[in-house]
Amino acid sequence: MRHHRKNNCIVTAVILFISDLHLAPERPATTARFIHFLRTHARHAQQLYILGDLFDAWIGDDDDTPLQRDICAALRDLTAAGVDCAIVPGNRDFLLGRAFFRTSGCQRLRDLTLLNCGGESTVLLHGDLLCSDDVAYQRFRRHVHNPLLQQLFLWQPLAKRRALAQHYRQRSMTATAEKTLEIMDVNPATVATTLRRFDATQMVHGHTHRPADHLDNGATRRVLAAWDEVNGGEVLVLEPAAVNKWHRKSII
Ligand code: LP5
Ligand code: MN
Repeated sequence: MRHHRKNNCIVTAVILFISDLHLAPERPATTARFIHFLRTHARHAQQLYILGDLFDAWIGDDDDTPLQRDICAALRDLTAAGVDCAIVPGNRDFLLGRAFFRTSGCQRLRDLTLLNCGGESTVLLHGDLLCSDDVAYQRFRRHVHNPLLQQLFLWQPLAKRRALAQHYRQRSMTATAEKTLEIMDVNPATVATTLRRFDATQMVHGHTHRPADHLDNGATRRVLAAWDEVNGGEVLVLEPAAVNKWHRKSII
């Protein structure tokens, strides 16, 4: 898959964006919906971008559960059929590793990627980096993104890793219950700085679970929806040749 730093190539292909599926064994309907989506809707696209938190928690590629195997196989079928699939790590699945990407045929993107979307310079990211008012989270993020700490974590037996991840989740749930919605939303200045850094006019991200298209100072920020076990999910479609270039489609 090619990512362009300059507006030198107009992408005309259909591109799909999804994020925040939070796949987990206790949410089988979402897994089934996603696998069906990969076998049907996604097959007609040229590129699929998964902007983080595909999995509710990823503690290592060696955690060989039926869910991981099924998802990996479904992604492999999609990429083998010729659809490019790229994944941005989220705050739950940043440990997705080489074995996962090799097996699934997906490409791992950096935390921030510039993509030419039908002529518009677009920054793709999970979205957690934009929540700069959430100082406690940003500190936690720096901590768990330390490569040495990640390696130490991955060297632990699976049972220990599972317990540690559970501990992090518990601490996170207590912490988020005490935070305001404003603190957990994006910081407008951070959004502006990020766009300026890439000389972009648009961004697509997830993480906040607050789907909307924001227009600020001539720049568009498209926020993806989280997938819900009962109500289903949503895909953001870019179809450069269509009248309605950008649209959202429900996955039920
Ligand atoms: O995802 P969500 O919406 O629940 O909350 C996020 C932020 N929380 C997180 C933590 C994740 O949920 C934990 C996932 C673990 C799975 C991966 C495996 C771990 C690998 C470790 C490799 C070294 O991302 C939350 C934000 C919220 O989004 C909104 O943006 O607010 O942030 C927090 O809640 C962080 C807390 O504020 C501070 C951190 C508390 C935990 C500290 C534990 C340190 C002690 C370690 C002891 C072993
Ligand atoms: Mn997230």
